[in-house]
Amino acid sequence: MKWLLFLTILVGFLLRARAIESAVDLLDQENARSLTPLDRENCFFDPDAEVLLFAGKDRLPGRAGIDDDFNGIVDDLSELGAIYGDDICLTPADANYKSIREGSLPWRVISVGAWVKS
Ligand SMILES: [Ca+2]
Ligand SMILES: [Ca+2]
Repeated sequence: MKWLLFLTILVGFLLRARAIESAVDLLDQENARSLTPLDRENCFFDPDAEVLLFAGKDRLPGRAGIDDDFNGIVDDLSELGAIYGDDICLTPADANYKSIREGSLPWRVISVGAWVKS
């Protein structure tokens, strides 16, 4: 019976590893972030760096066309970061941080402190 327990644990481990790998792949595709690990030798932690939350692929706060926060206004700024939405966080280390910040898509600062390039 030990072999059955071992086999069950092994199959469970392999399935979980595959699920985690798939989730990471999905996040990287949706966020359009670099797969390259942070180069810690050429970066430093800036306690004043602003972390942005922006509208995501649908270009609208929260979920497009839905009043996510039930305030009677569809897709208003207060919906940024709504659950099940596609809004994402960006730090200065993200390639599109500056263009999003200077562009017309809805965004707001949600925290400060992030890794930035030297
Ligand atoms: Ca959105
Ligand atoms: Ca709303």
